[in-house]
Amino acid sequence: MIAIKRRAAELGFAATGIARLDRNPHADELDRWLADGHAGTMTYLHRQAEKRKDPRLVMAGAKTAVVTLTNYFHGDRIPNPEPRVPRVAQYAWSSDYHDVLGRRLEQLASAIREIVPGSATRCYVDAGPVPERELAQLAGLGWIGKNMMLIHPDIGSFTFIGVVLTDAGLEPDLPFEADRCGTCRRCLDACPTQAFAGPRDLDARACISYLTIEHRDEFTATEATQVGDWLFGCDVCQDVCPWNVSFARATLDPGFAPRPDIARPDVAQLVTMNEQEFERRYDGTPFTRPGHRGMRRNASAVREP
Ligand code: B12
Ligand code: SF4
Ligand code: SF4
Repeated sequence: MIAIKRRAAELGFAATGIARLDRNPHADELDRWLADGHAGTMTYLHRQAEKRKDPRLVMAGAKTAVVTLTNYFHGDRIPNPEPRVPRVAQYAWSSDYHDVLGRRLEQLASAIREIVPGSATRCYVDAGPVPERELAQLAGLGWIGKNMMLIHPDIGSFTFIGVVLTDAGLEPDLPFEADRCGTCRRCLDACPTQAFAGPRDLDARACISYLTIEHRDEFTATEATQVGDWLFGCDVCQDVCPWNVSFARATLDPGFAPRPDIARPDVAQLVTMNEQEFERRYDGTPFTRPGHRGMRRNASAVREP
């Protein structure tokens, strides 16, 4: 399977591993997390649960997952050092990663189909019912930290996970069994909203990333205070992680070149911008997920804490 990994490296993936598909060994954790209400209004996670618990159900005949990591770190741990300057999480500083990675994964998938003639493939990045962090751990790419992030021992956690499912029976890598968090709990203590109910148990309802990206309603007064300086997403539980402090290196990947209009947008303009103007400026960027209404809500909360 060296040929597949070589092709993945040529396509710009920072690390690639192979996992055999089986029932998710942490299916009970997912059930408990959902039953505790920690998914908030992300009802799609309830609907997708059976597939996440057994990824063989995602694609008929699927046997293997080829799992990739892509580094998106931009080398700036505190992008806006001045107080009260709105911040955008680093994963969103460039054009939509779903598009860039989707294209690269399709190229990797076609290499798999050439290497294993007659095989079928299907690509996923973020948007499908695939337990991506679990598969990355099973493919030997790292461990799941107390902040729930997949941490690669040489790269850290500022990575996107992309997956190609295939019915080809590829030789799997060994899972990454070690838990290298040890006694550390910096992420849990640093979270500005204390959103962690415990290690590897994030109550999304209190997470700034959920509030600013996934939450559809207007903010309550408490939520508006909780988001603090974050206009879109949040990096705190990754910024403080010693594995990122030591190993995260800025990417030079042109596909993820930072765009100032997204990394540091004009918040006053966002509050007053009409929908047509929003679409003209931000089409094809991560801001389309909360959309015009959501970004205006976020911008208002950041401006008037
Ligand atoms: C829903 C979602 C969110 C929600 C909920 C987050 C959460 N912690 O679950 C919200 C909106 C809050 C969110 C935020 C973020 N997200 Co998000 N999100 C997802 C999504 C779509 C599903 C995740 C999910 O199923 N959550 C439910 C939990 C219960 O499942 P899980 O995370 O897979 O956790 C499993 C393991 O923890 C395991 N487990 C439990 N205990 C143990 C113990 C051991 C030893 C092991 C091995 C496993 C294990 O059991 C769980 C259930 O199977 C994935 C994409 C995908 N399709 O998987 C991206 C994804 C997880 N997000 C991602 C990113 C980048 C982020 C943010 C960093 C964005 C930002 N900067 O604002 C934050 C980080 C917040 C955080 N600390 O988790 C990346 C993570 C990449 C990585 N290196 O880990 C993903 C994989 C998208 C991608 N393709 O790159 N996200
Ligand atoms: S992303 Fe921010 S708010 Fe969410 S758990 Fe991490 S530190 Fe807390
Ligand atoms: S900050 Fe510490 S506990 Fe949290 S994920 Fe990193 S190593 Fe693990």
